[in-house]
Amino acid sequence: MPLLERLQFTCAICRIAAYTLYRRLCCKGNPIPKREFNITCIGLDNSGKSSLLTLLCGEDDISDISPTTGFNIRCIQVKNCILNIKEIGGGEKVREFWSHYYQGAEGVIYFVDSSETQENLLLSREYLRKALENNHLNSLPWLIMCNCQDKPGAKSVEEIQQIMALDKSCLFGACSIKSVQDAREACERLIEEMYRNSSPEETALNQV
Ligand SMILES: Nc1nc2c(ncn2[C@@H]2O[C@H](COP(=O)(O)OP(=O)(O)OP(=O)(O)O)[C@@H](O)[C@H]2O)c(=O)[nH]1
Ligand SMILES: [Mg+2]
Repeated sequence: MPLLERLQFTCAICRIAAYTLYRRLCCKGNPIPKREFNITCIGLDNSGKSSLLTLLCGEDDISDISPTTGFNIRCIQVKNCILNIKEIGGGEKVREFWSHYYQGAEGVIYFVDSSETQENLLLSREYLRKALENNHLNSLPWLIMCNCQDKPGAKSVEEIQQIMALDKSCLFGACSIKSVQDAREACERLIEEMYRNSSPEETALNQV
C-alpha cells in the first residue's frame, strides 16, 4: 500500500476509535424517560396550595393569585420525576366536590395553614380524616404539608401531628412561601413513598 493511502487508512481508524470512545464516555444512549406521578392536592382555603405550587413551578410572582374556584393542574419537576398535581380549591362550596377529583391519584398532598386557630385546625382535621377514608385515596402515600411556618404563632409539625391524630401513617413536612426548598424536600420523600407503593413491574421498569 502506498505511504499516503496507509496514512489515510491509519487516520480513519483513529477517527473511528476516538468517536467510539467519545460515545462510550459521553453518550449513554437514549435518556431514560422521566417517571410521572399523578397527585391530588387538597386543603382548606387559604392554606397556601396555589402559592406554594406556583413557587415550586419556578415562578416568582404570587401576588395576584386568587382563590381557586375549581381545580388547577400543575406540572412540577422534582428530582428526575414529573409531578402532575391536581390542586383543588379549598373554599366551602368546592370542598363538597373534592372526591370527584380523586380518581387516578398516586399520592396526596394535604395543606394545612399551621398558624390557624384551633377551631380551624379541627375543621381541617375533619376534612383530612374524611379524605383519608376515601377508597381512591386510603391506600396511597400522603404528605401533610404544614405550611405558613413563617407566620406568627405557627404550630410545629409535632403539634400539628398531635392535633390531627391520624390512624394512618402519613409523611409530614414543614414549609412556607419563604422556604420552598423545604417543600421540595418533602415532595422528594413523597416520591420515595410513591415508588415503594408502585407495582414491582413499574418499579423495575423505572430502574432500567
Ligand atoms: N405568610 C404566608 N402567607 C402565605 C403562605 N402561603 C400562602 N400565603 C398567603 O395566603 C393567601 C392564600 O393563599 P393561596 O395560595 O391562594 O391559598 P389556597 O390554599 O390556594 O386557597 P384556595 O384556592 O382558596 O383553596 C395568599 O395571600 C398567600 O400569599 C405562607 O407560607 N406564608
Ligand atoms: Mg388555590
